[in-house]
Amino acid sequence: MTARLLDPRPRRPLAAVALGVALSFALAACSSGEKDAATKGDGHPELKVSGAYVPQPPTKETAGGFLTVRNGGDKADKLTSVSSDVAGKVEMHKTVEQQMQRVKSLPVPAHGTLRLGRGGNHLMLMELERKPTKGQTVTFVLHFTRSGSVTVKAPVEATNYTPEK
Ligand SMILES: [Cu+2]
Repeated sequence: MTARLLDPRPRRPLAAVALGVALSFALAACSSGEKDAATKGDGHPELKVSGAYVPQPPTKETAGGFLTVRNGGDKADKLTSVSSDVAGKVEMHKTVEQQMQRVKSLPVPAHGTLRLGRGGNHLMLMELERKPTKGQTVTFVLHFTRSGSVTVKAPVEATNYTPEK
């Protein structure tokens, strides 16, 4: 009799602990998407960055940065600033008639793509702390209006490297 009474008791706290653990996991999983949720409204952007690279620059004056941002979501986003571990300053440039122009932001349309590539929009790394050389990795932190910060590791490729399309 006493055994039956005692038996279920230790199980309750155990179950409660297990539930607590499950809950905290769920909360942890949620918090990473918090920035999206806070701004979502009807929909939200779902950004995916790929194909990032930095061609080894001829001098340590400036370097270019290229990557692609795909937005699988149904809300547009905007790249508003970029920082890097190797550059004191990273500008966003567009190319108009072979002239580079600084822009304040670059749009990432809903269900669209922002492509940064040679001869077009690109990141311009300035005030370089060291010259990026092939085989190294450059880290970028991309800041978006809605999606917050996205960290990207970009390999340094040969000066004339062009990704296959
Ligand atoms: Cu430029």
